[in-house]
This record gives sequence, C-alpha cells and structure tokens, in this order.
Amino acid sequence: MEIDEAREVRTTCPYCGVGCGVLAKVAADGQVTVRGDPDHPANFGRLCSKGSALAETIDLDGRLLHPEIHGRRTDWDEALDLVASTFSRTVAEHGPDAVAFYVSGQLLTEDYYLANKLMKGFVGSANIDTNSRLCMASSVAGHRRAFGSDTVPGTYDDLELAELIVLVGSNLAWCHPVLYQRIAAAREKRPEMKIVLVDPRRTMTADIADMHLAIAPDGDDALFTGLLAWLGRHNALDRAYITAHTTGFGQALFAASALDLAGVAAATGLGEDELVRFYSLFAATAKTVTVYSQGVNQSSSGTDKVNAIINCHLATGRIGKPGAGPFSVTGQPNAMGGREVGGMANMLAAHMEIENPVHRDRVRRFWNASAVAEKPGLKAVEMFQAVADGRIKALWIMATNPVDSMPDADAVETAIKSCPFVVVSDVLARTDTVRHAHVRLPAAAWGEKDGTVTNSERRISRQRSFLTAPGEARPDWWIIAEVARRMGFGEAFAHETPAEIFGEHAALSGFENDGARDFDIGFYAGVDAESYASLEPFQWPAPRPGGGATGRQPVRFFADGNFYTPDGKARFIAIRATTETRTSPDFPLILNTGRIRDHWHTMTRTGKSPRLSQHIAEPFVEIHPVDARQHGIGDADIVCISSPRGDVLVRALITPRQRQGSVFAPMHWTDQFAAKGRLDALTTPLTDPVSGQPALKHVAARIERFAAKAFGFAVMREKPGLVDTSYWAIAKCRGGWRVELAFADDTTDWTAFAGSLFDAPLAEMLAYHDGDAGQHRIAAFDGNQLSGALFIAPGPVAVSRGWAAQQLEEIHASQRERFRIVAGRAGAERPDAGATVCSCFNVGVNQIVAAVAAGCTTVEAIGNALKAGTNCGSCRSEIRAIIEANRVQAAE
Ligand SMILES: Nc1nc2c(c(=O)[nH]1)N[C@H]1C(S)=C(S)[C@@H](COP(=O)(O)OP(=O)(O)OC[C@H]3O[C@@H](n4cnc5c(=O)[nH]c(N)nc54)[C@H](O)[C@@H]3O)O[C@H]1N2
Ligand SMILES: Nc1nc2c(c(=O)[nH]1)N[C@H]1C(S)=C(S)[C@@H](COP(=O)(O)OP(=O)(O)OC[C@H]3O[C@@H](n4cnc5c(=O)[nH]c(N)nc54)[C@H](O)[C@@H]3O)O[C@H]1N2
Ligand code: SF4
Ligand SMILES: [Mo]
Repeated sequence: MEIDEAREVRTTCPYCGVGCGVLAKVAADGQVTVRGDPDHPANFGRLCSKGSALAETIDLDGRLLHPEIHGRRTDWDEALDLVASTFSRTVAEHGPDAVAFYVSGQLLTEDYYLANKLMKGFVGSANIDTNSRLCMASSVAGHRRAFGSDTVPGTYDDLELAELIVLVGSNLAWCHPVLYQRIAAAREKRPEMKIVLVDPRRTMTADIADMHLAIAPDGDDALFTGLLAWLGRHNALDRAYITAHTTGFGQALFAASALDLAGVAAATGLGEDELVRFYSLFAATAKTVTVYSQGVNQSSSGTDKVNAIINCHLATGRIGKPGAGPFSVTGQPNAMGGREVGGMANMLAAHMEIENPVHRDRVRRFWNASAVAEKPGLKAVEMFQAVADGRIKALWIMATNPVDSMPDADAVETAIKSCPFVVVSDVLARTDTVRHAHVRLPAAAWGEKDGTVTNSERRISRQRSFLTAPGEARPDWWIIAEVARRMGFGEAFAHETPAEIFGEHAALSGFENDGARDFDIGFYAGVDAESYASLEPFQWPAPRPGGGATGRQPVRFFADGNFYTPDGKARFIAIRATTETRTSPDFPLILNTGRIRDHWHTMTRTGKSPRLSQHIAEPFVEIHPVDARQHGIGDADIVCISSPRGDVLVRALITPRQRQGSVFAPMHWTDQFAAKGRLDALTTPLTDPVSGQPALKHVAARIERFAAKAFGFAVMREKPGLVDTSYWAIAKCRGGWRVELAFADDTTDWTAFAGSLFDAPLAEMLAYHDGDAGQHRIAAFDGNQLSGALFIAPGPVAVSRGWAAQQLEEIHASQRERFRIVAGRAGAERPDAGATVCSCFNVGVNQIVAAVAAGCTTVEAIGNALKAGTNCGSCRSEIRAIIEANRVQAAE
C-alpha cells in the first residue's frame, strides 16, 4: 500500500539540454524512483543512462547543510548580512565593477533572473558571467551576427523531418542521448534519411552516421566555406531567397572562394572525394538540419564556424522551414533560460542589448532600477583574470565549479585563493571550488527546488520539488533575494515565490515588445500561483493574445524570411578560413577534451551513482596506436599529459577511433576523484575574439609514459581518507568504493599501505606475497564481510573489477572463502563481466563479446540474450560497435 500513497511529481531532468520530462515518486519509506514522462514533448517517456540513474544521486552524502563563514557553521542571518555588507562596502569603496557574479546554466530561470537583475540593475555593473561562456557563447554571437537576435530556429521535430542531418562537433549519442534516440528511431522508419558526422574522433555517434568526416581540429571553417563555394560553383544556391531575405552574400562567397577544393582538403585533412560526396549530398537535400555543439563553439574560431554553417543554410534558403535549419543544441539544462534572462556579461535581460540606450532605459523603467549597467561586463576568462590582478575584490560563484571547469584552472584557483572575499553557493560541502570559499551557502538541490528551465528547442518546462530541502538548504532565488534586500533593494526583490519571479520575467519579455524582440512569453506575465503550479511545457515565443500567436501555438521562427536585423534581412558573414598551428616540437600533439556517456561535468552528482561510475571508472586519454607506439605507451599504462600550463596523470586507452596527432581526454575528473586528473589545468585562456569562448578542444600538449614501478587495484567498503600515491582514481561501486592505483617506487610496505586504505588493523589481514613476481594481494575482513582488498602487480592489474567489487557485498563465511580472495587468480573461476557497457542492467563488455561469439549479431539479439540496451538505450551504439569489432575479428 505504501507505493499507492506515493505521489508522482512531473518534473524535468537536471542534466542536459534535451530537457526530458521525468516522473519522480517518493514511496512512504522514502525510496525515490524516477521514470521518463510519457507525455513530455522532449522525450515522450525516454530517458538516457544519466536520467535513469537520478534516484542514485539524491542522497545527502557530502551535502552542505548549513551556511558557513570561514569554515565555521553559522546561521543564515549572519551569512547573508556578511555577504550583503561586503558587496555593498566593496561597491562603495571601489565602484560597482569591483564585484562580480559567476553563475551557471544549471540555475533555474528564476534564480538566474534575480542574479542578473541584482547585478545589472542595482549593483550597476554587468560583471555577471556564466559557465555558458564556456558552452554557448559562440552560438549566441553567431546568431546575433546573422539574425540580429539570439534565436535558435530549430525544434526537435525538425530532426525527425529532416532528410539529411549533419552533426558537427557533437557527440549526440553520449551528450544528448535522447535526441540521438529520436533520430535513430526516425531513421528506422525512414531508412533513406542520411546522417553525416563531422568530428576528428570516431565517437559512438559515428555508429549512426552514413559518413564520418574525421576532420582536422578546427578545420570546420574550411569545410563550410568550402561548401558555400561549392554550392556557388554547382548552381545549388537559392538565389531568390538570397536576394529577398539576406545581405552580404557577395562578400561571403568571395571570401569562401579563397580555397579551392584541394585547399579545403588540405585544411580539413579530408580527401577530395569525401568532400565532394558530402557537398553533393548537402546540395541535393533540401531538408537538411545541421546540428552543432562544442566542437564548433569551443574554439578560437567558434563564432566564425557558427556563421560558416549558417551561411550555407541561408544560401540554400534552408531555414525557418520544417526539417531544415541550423541547430545549435544547448548543453546544460537551462543554458537557454540563461540566455533569456541575459545571464551573460554582454547581454541585458529578455534578449535586450546592453549597448542599446533604448533597451537600457526600458529595462531601467521596468525594474525601477537604481543603477543600470552602462557597458558590458567581463567575460568569464577576463573575469578570473580581473580576480587575479585584484580588480575584482568580491566574487560570488553559484552552481558551477570553475576550479575544475575553467581553462587554465590552476591560475583560476590561484585567483580565487587571492580574492579578498569569495562566496560560493553550492549543494556540496566539498568541491574543488567550495574549499576556497570564505562564505559557503547551502543551496537546495534538484528535487528540492521549484522553477523553470528552457531546453534546446526553446521549450520551457517546470522543475517541481518532490523532496524537502535538508538542513538549512535554501533555493538559489531565495538566497539572492535575501542578499539584495540586505543591500537595500527590498522593493525590487520582494518576491516570495518562484511563480512571482517567473511572472515578472515573462512580463519583461513582453514589455514594449511590438514584435521587435524574439523572446516574448508575455502570455505568462504575472502568472498566478495555480497556473504556475500546473504549467505545461511550452515553446517560446508565446506573446500575449492579440499580439500574434497564443501561448500554446508554436511559432516557426524565420518562416516568413524576416529576421531581427534593422533591415529585416539575415546577414551573411564573410569568413576566410585560416589554419593555425598550435603544436611545437615540445608539445607536438593536439589535446581535445570533452565528455563521456555516464558522467556529468565535475561529477558532483553522477559520481554518487554506482551504476554511472562503472561505465568508465577513471580518467583516461585516447591515443592513436601510431602515436602510442611512438611515445612508448602501452594499453593501460599511466600517461602524463602536459601542456605549458600544467599536467595530469591518466590511463592510456589506445584506439584507432582517435585521429593521429590528436589525443582526447574527458573533462570530468577532479581532485575529489583522482590524484591529478583536473584536465583544465592543461587548457589555455585562448578565446574566440568575438564570443570570448575558450578554445577547449585544441590545446598543444605532449604525452609521456609514467614509469610506474607498481600498479594496484583496491575495493573497500568505506571511502579512504588520503591516498598517498602518485596515481589514484576512485569510483563508487555498489558495496563501497573501487580505486585504481599506480606507484612511482616499489619500496612500499604493501600491508601497511593496505592498512591505511582500509583503516583496518594489520594483524587481521590476509595476505599473499610473491615478491619476485611483484604480486601482492591483501584482504581485510570485518567478521564475514570484506572491508577491503588490495591487488598489486608490476603491470596493469589483471583482476576482474566487477568480481572484486562484488566481493564487498558477499558473505565470506569460512576462512577458506576468505582466503580465496587473495589466493590464486582472483575470480578466475568466475567469468569477468568486463567494463560495464549497459549501466541499467550492469552488463559488461566481455559478456557481450561472448554473446556475439555465441551468434548474437544484432543489438536486438544482444538485448534478448542479456537485456543490455533494452532500458534507456544509451549503450546501443556501444553494443553495435562491440558487435562490429568482434565480427571483424572473427573474419580475420
Ligand atoms: N554525458 C554527458 N552529457 C552531457 C554533458 C556531460 O557532462 N556528460 N554535458 C552537457 C553540456 S553542458 C554540453 S555543453 C554538451 C556538450 O555536448 P558535445 O558538444 O556533444 O560534447 P563534447 O564531448 O564536449 O564535444 C563534442 C565533440 O566535439 C569534437 N571536436 C573537437 N574538436 C573539434 C573540431 O575542431 N571540429 C569538430 N567538428 N569537432 C570537434 C570532439 O571530438 C567531441 O567528440 O553535453 C551535455 N551533455
Ligand atoms: N576542458 C574542458 N573544460 C570544459 C568543457 C570542455 O568541454 N572541456 N566544457 C565546458 C562546459 S560546456 C561547461 S557547461 C562547463 C561545466 O562546468 P561546471 O559548471 O563547473 O560543472 P558542474 O560539475 O556541473 O558544476 C555545477 C556545480 O553546481 C553545484 N550545484 C548543483 N545543483 C545546484 C543548485 O541547484 N544550486 C547551486 N547553487 N549549486 C548547484 C554542483 O554541486 C557543482 O559544484 O565546463 C566547461 N569546461
Ligand atoms: S537526454 Fe538524458 S541527461 Fe539529457 S535530459 Fe534526457 S534523460 Fe536527462
Ligand atoms: Mo556546456
């Protein structure tokens, strides 16, 4: 009966920009379950591995539960007073530009709106920037150059209607898995649909692609200017559209023609035949959607890449039509909402411009603002430089972890450490950033807070709370409003609920908006509590009735060929593709960075989930076999990657999917999960000149084999304190924790080391030592249960990870059973499942390989045999790749 009483709450997944609807249910015993919302138009019930594992990430382990000043617990009054008085005093003494907010696309729109209002309308500075600067800034800048507004014209339906989808710098299978699944399903229905992937790496997304263009890093400008020139030469332009609805075509075509086909081939590293095949396909397919993401945005030429793509769509009139258009997909759950509220330093609010005096005056009147910022503020990279050189004296960081995610992260950490006053609002008590805060403010987490988010297709959905905030945690909007009131701005920050804030945000979007601004949700101006509570997902624009469409009718932007530029025409941008060599004899490789399937950014949430932590359990670098050989690196070696900025230690993963000359490493590992895995210690502050977005995908680096004298693997029930080795990486598993280890010297007393890991008395340990072979196995028990086991070998440890982790959950009744853990080949009698592929059903790579050998040659057959891939489907591309690889092997 307990379950029946449970309430199912309709809310939204807090991870990626797909913005899937989820149904969350709390049973009477407190057990939370989460499933996809079948009625939500983003996902129609689907979820990926991260969404499916949400219930594993909401425990209170490590939560920040009370405000703290200098590490001392305090109450809200004291903390808020200190923040307000310090910000006020700093502004009074040094001017408004001496303070800054660094915020996040993971704030809800209501939080974001208030933070922006406080800084730009009342503090009087525009020094509020966001991690979206690292994420969407180039797309925003490109849209504004081309359309006169930051409008994303695409919708998810377009992906299903398209006949050609070009994925540029997007690993959709792992980063927007439900969109990937929607495309895969559409293609199953219409096999004639074509997909082209443009990515230097052969990612899992290549699995769905008819053509993979393994482009040279930053070759995209050349590829798309080359395409424009080719369309011109092959009579594939929509001349009528160009004439009626655009300007600047002549210059753009002229600039694009600077490279001939051979030049494009050289600049992109692609064959002329490949180029011609792609160009012909593009020319011949009216219904083309070009989806792009960080391989485009995170570049020193990111804005040009965006416009090079948009140019091709304008030149063919493929925009504002069903199944056609450029489509920048957002990364974070509320990246789009952040753009609506003007969360970036160079925007105002509701898509108004800070440089525009009419806009400033309008916002001032609407807010009754005491001090509207007069000029753009500092963009993220500049902001932390200003912190470093003392121009910024008080900094408030909300819902982001810049010590791990900003480029040149060691310098960012030093800057934060040197700042006289640092406030961090976070849900965790300990992150690499929180540890440096003078004031720590406990924020309510997903599941506890109410508000709205906007996804990649401009769809606004409610996040609804289904849990009570623990301890004294409070929603971000409340924290911001309290500080604003204490700074003397009570009247403008009198909001008592998120509904009131949303109502005001909606009203501003419609205020004096005669259709000149794309972002208009005036329909919801002053929305009442009840309507807000039951708000259904809707797409913007949603102007007031009478002002055009009603709140529910989706509008297709640019369908009439009108844009938001002064003359109403879209602008071609003339782009000359340049190639830049960043490598040098000292740093001969290009480091590319990004994401993996089951972790989210700095792992503050996904790191809590045993399921998600098993897919890839340690930081790694993908290296092409030829580069690996040249550098004397073997599979599973530990590798030191260094750049002029810093270095990290990660595991080698040798694969031909990687482009020769480039290496790829994930951005996720932090000081909380690895000895030296903070990848952004390597990246540089080089930014795109237009957008200020850092070039996180193209950094000169070198790799060296780390000469480990011994390797280790350990499982343990309790999280260890300090792990004293050169290399360690820790991951959650069902019975506790698993740790990968490597040692620079071999003089360690292994039993004592095991004692330090497991916090167990040395006398009670079982040990097996073969000094000559360098093999050591040590296990500690607490009664019948394993408290920890350590395996040491001279090379990468061959123990089955799954088997070892499982021992933590089993009862070892007899001494003989206990001894089995350290004797013989550990787990040899049981097949090793191998690295987890399907996190939903915990199916490992070796099980899939065995099933392939037994005759399962389709993803469906594997699903029938092992269930793998039959729940969220996020691993289906990997399963297909494993089938392919093993079929090939069988054939050889
Ligand atoms: N699992 C998971 N999903 C996520 C996130 C996560 O942390 N984990 N984060 C979310 C967020 S905030 C974001 S922004 C998105 C990002 O989503 P994506 O942009 O899809 O992810 P990335 O892995 O950052 O980069 C995409 C690809 O760009 C390629 N690339 C690198 N350089 C170039 C280049 O010069 N040209 C081209 N064409 N491609 C290049 C990389 O090889 C990489 O495969 O993912 C969102 N979804
Ligand atoms: N090398 C490299 N670096 C990158 C990228 C890359 O591709 N390569 N990608 C960049 C991109 S696109 C992005 S988006 C960034 C992401 O980087 P970050 O924003 O730094 O990453 P997160 O781990 O998502 O950090 C979110 C923080 O907010 C906290 N938090 C969670 N919920 C709440 C809440 O409700 N309120 C508050 N106050 N706090 C909360 C979490 O505990 C966590 O500390 O990384 C960027 N950095
Ligand atoms: S695709 Fe996955 S991570 Fe993204 S919103 Fe949907 S369930 Fe969440
Ligand atoms: Mo992002």
